[in-house]
Amino acid sequence: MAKSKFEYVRNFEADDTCLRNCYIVVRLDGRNFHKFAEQHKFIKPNDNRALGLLTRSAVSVMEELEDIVIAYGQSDEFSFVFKRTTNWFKRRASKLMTHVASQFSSSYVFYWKEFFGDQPLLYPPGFDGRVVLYPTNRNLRDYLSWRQADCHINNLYNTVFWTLVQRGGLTTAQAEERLKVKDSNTHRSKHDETVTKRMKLPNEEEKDVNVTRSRKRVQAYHCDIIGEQFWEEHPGILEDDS
Ligand code: DGT
Ligand code: MG
Ligand code: MG
Ligand code: MG
Ligand code: MG
Repeated sequence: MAKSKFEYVRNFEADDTCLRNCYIVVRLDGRNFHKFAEQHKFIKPNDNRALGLLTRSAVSVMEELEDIVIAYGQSDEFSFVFKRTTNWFKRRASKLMTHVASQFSSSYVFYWKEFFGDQPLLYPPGFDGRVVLYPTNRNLRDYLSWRQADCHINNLYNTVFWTLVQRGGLTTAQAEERLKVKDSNTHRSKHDETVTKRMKLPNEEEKDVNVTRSRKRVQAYHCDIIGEQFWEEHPGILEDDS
């Protein structure tokens, strides 16, 4: 194949291959959702329609893209974890991140009406993305725990804050003042969401046509992922560290 004299410009592309053996996490976050939530009349503190749409969009990402073993979402964000041995797009960070972000964004718009009904979508929402690599199972679990703890803390704060305003008759400024320095992370949140795609089990190879379908099945869970139980019940998500 003849090469044109322009071909050399390819060499200006940066190499962004993700380090081998690491879990690749892509986290998306809604752009300026403070305003977006306000303008679309999201219920305070937690809007189930918004959470449902966020989850539906994450399911679409997991169904359409390869090698995502678990995703965790809350508020206006979602983290997608690619299995550590993935070779999808040769582990190029920009490819993985942009595919996740665009599939998620288009799904968010595509499924909007299913969740928001008569509330029109007033302008096109956007999501930023970042890629983080985690080399060990412990690091990955701590990452997911960090996001869920963040959810618990914010949720507790928001719930108390809006209760003071909506039921306690305080102004938002008064409620903010009242809640200064107090915080806690002991409460379980309703405002979190986990989507899991189970990896194939060792003996699944033997099974019939259903195998493909069951591997593809994406399930949503609302549950704690900080403790041991979830991970004991889903041993296929993490690969061995060795
Ligand atoms: P950013 O991410 O820097 O572009 O700016 P924001 O405004 O998206 O900030 P972020 O991501 O830290 O905060 C998420 C915002 O989304 C936060 O202001 C509250 C809003 N939000 C998320 N879920 C809900 C919900 O269920 N109900 C309501 N009312 N607001 C929500
Ligand atoms: Mg932000
Ligand atoms: Mg945001
Ligand atoms: Mg956010
Ligand atoms: Mg192309």
